[in-house]
Amino acid sequence: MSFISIIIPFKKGKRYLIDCLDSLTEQNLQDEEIILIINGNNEEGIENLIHTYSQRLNIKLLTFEKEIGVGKARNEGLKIANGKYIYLMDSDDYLYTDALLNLISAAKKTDADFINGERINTYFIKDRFDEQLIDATPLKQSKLSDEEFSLKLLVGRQTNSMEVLSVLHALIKRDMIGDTLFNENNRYFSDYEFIIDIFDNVHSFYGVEDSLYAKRNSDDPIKLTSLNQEEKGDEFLLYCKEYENVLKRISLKKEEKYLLLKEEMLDKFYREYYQNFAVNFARNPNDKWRTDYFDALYEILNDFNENKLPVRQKIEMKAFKDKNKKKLKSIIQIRFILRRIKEMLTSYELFKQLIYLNIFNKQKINEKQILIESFRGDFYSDSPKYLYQYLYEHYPDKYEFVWVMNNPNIKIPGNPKTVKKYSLSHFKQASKSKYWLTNTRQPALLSKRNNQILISTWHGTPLKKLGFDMGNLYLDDPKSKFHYKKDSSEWNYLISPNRFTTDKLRSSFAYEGEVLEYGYPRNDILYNHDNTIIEKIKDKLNLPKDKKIILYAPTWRDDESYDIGKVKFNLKLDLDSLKESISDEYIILIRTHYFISNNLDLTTFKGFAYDVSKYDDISELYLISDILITDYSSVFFDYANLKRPILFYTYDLDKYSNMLRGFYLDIYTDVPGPLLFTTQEVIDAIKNIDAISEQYHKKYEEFYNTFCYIDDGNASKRIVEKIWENR
Ligand code: C2G
Repeated sequence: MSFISIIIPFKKGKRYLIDCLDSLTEQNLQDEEIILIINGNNEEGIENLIHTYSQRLNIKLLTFEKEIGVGKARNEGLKIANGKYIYLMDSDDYLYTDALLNLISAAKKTDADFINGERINTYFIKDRFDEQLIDATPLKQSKLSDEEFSLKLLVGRQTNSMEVLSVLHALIKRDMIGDTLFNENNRYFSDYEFIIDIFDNVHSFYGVEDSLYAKRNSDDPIKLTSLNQEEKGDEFLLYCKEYENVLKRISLKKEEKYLLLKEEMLDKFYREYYQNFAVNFARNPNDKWRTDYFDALYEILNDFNENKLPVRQKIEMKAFKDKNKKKLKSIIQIRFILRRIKEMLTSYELFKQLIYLNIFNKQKINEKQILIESFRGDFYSDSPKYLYQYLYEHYPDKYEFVWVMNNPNIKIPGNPKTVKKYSLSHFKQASKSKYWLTNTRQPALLSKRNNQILISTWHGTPLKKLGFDMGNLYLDDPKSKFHYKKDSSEWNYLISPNRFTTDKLRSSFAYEGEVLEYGYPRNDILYNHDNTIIEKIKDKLNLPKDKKIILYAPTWRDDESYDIGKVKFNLKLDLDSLKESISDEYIILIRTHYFISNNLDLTTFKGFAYDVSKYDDISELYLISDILITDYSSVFFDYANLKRPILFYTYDLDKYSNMLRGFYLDIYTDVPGPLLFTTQEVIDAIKNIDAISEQYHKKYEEFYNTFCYIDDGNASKRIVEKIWENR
């Protein structure tokens, strides 16, 4: 007989299951049994995966070809579980260091009937959980008794409000459960019933402080919805009804454990009111929040003791309990206004945003004005630059141009107006301009007015997965997928260089609007240039004319970001060896991605290595270089227009493709150059560049025909004629 039986139903999400089983492996369990119930899953490779884990974990497999529901799946597990304690886990969740081990030690020490730890909601993959803990401080027992602490953990402070009374992350003595089963007809709240059904039997509780269970919200609410993210119809009513049922059942009981539980549940429900319900009550256009939902909530919170609240909250709750809806609405409004004022006093940008929304956005739109931004205001570059050039050369009097720049003193040909990013005049011009032309996602503080026209050129054919297509989330902002949708819903036109990009951007941004698959304006210069342009660029950069040029332009890595939008660069090419082997013939230009904020120190490589990261336009750098070295950046799709050799320095390929984003193409077979993993391999490739070009000739042609077939130097013309000519 095992000490514990771990029951895990698995329906979908192989990549989540891996995190779950990895975290169990790390607990160093003795021979504890894991009952894994395959619940109608048909993802590829599951059998192999389980086979691999079976070498380290004692897995008992129950397989159901067709989905049987979570309740039933757990029941099937319960029927064969033979441990002294039962432990229920979801296959998309994972355990933090020693979480289960600490529960087991507590069980051995106390022999309590019910031993639990804390559940914390997260959007993050396992490797990022540490960082999340900085914001979500785990609960401390403080002066609470074992029973009080355990019940506090049971109701949960840092989990989704619908996950009150979760059975997850608790060791429950088998004897307490007896023949009790989960209600197989209740899809969302079967945990509530189960806990209350066994509650009478449980006489000793023990809560463990340092035992954390990551309750994962799916980072892909569209394709991998977790149960708590499913649309449940009239969700709020359903939720209140279940809650009320439980409260009714426990209200009849007089034992201390029930009184404590009731108080915890009411507290949690009050928090739900304060954080979510109130805003809907005051502002949601759906009247149900002020009628049916209000009544349902009233039934529950009527029992809540508001005297323990701070004064302002107490007054608000009093109005709620008196059903004085008019008064309640104004108290809530005042609460939000005060909060907003506080935010604005601490952030000048939010203050400006308020003026933008309430004053500037009331002004008349200038039908001739085009607001332009490239790479978040850092550069005068990319497709916005080339569209702008075409427009001002062909229609100098018909349109007025405003460039958004972080450095507004920069000289731009044609002398357009420039505004500093997020200055008051930026907000003003943004609300006045008929057109917005941009190549990245929109600035977070702006929202397009209905009659403005937004043209997104985006900034590259994607190799790396984006937005909704992205696998494990490793970003700063767990809500990023919702932001993708918000952004794309504002686009009127999306510019695309090829069919592949059209398809990927449609799916990654869930975009259904108009796509102009007309080629990339930024690549026009790759077809329209002569030697004088090339000489001029070299002069501008002070480069020697007697050497060939290698451009090294890698992308950024999600796990090297240390703050929102700031990423540090680690140069993984050994410049000493490169210099020693190729500097007779070549110089190297190093171009970091625009997210990179640290400077390179190349002083010891003077005359050989040049930092061109601040140079505005990478298209001009393509023009002057003889070889491109990159990794997973979209730069090679553009560079291929020149039909010059490309090398891929992919020193961290495994990590990038598995743990970070993953790719849209098979990088091993689809790219037009060799994958290289060490500096020595890069050197050898450079020395044999002619042979490599020969070797990749056919693949290069295929690649060109798939991705560069539209670009011909006239993309800007086609786009301008379509959008602006006949206006
Ligand atoms: N870029 C650059 N220098 C680099 C890398 C990129 O100037 N060292 C510019 C290029 O114009 C490139 C664009 O930034 O096409 C986008 O860079 P990516 O490395 O592809 O990365 P990202 O910004 O994450 O863009 O769909 C496009 C990409 O998949 C996403």
